[in-house]
Amino acid sequence: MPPSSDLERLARRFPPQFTWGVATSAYQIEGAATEDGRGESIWDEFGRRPGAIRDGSTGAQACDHYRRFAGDVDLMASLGVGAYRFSISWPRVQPKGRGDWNESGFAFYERLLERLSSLGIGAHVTLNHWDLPQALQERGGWANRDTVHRFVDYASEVARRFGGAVAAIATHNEPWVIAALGHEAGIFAPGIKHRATAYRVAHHLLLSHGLALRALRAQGLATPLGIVLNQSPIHPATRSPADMAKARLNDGLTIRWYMDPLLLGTYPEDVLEHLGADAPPVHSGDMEIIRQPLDFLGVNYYTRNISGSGSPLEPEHPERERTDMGWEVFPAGLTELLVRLKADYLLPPIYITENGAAYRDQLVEGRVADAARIRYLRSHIAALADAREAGVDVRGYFVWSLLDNFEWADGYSKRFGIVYVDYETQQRIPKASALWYRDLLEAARQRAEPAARTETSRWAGA
Ligand code: IFM
Repeated sequence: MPPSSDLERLARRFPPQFTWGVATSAYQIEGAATEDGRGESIWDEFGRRPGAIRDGSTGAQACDHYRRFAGDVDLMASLGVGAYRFSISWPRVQPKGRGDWNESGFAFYERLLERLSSLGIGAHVTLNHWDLPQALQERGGWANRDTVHRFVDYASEVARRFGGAVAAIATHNEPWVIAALGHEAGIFAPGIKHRATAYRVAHHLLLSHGLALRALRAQGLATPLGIVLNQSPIHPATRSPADMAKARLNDGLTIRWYMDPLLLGTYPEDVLEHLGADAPPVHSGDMEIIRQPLDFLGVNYYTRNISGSGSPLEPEHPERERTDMGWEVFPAGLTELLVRLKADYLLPPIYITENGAAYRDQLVEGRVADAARIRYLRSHIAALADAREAGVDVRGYFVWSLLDNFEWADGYSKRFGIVYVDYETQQRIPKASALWYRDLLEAARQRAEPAARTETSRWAGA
């Protein structure tokens, strides 16, 4: 099917070398939780706690990607995807988080990388997408400063083996989620509810990021290195001084607490003051280590955040379109966020490392007509083009997610994939959004290689 002029117009707003990808993470798709010597992760342990996961499920089987990776990579290729963002499971390659490496675990990623490379798909690797080895948690996890050094050892080993074969390495995915949801709200693994611990964890994540970047560069690695942050613009619910102050503080807690140390080498004063005795202990030299030059910054964008005295879900605004997560569909927030980051910081190149939406998809006669997801993706990609045209250096975009998968505390109840997964049979069924994305990528590719305009046979179903 030739791309529609709407897709051509959208594709034309991006340069030919722009990276178009899809994203996943290890615990959410791999399954094979006890196979080939994999160690236990904090999410295996958390999933056994009664009531921790909404549908009582775990990632033990997930999408069985550990066995089905070859077909999944072929599926990506059939969509014309140029890059795949995935994470390495630390407990799969180092079961105890220290000491022995698990060769079978590394062999899995080697096979995955070979398949990606054979199909010309760039590998964008994340080292920590939340699945810390449980053995390290038993020694205090990210709250223990020693875990910082264990992470640097792990990062160095991955870089030594695979560094030359991957397009980019990110240290952590969404440190705010690990700290705030895992250690303050306690709704994600490891399920701790203690604010001072949460901020100590956040500091150690940032420190381990900085030390890992230093170590990898000292190894002579030339691969682009960065970190991935989840960010939403924070809007006050009303113009009242109380709501405005709350919004500013939430901006500090979620955005500036991470951006300032990484790019300015300081923690924001207002947040330190707010935390008081719960602020983390910072050793001399820590801030300098954290502020390593970044080759890229990954931004995960889903929605905006409204701060005020009312409920964060704003029941008083039922007219606002929301996804199945209850998150408002607010594409303009992506432009606003990126333009603001550029105004406030000297930014490295940006990749949108996650953007997408969960909807209550229905498989009807072998098809999933997810028109709402297509609208979501289209409007956010257009908002991204607006940010680029306003001068923000964004180099790539990854849809979250390739596959429906284990959505953490929501289990399998939320479907984020552009490909539907029938968890009974593990059959993959590309949704209408996957075919739309394929057509967009085809339009982008034809823009890059006008001579190949008629060669549509490469693309599945074209
Ligand atoms: O599924 C998660 C992902 O692991 C991290 N970012 C947000 C996604 C949707 O909640």
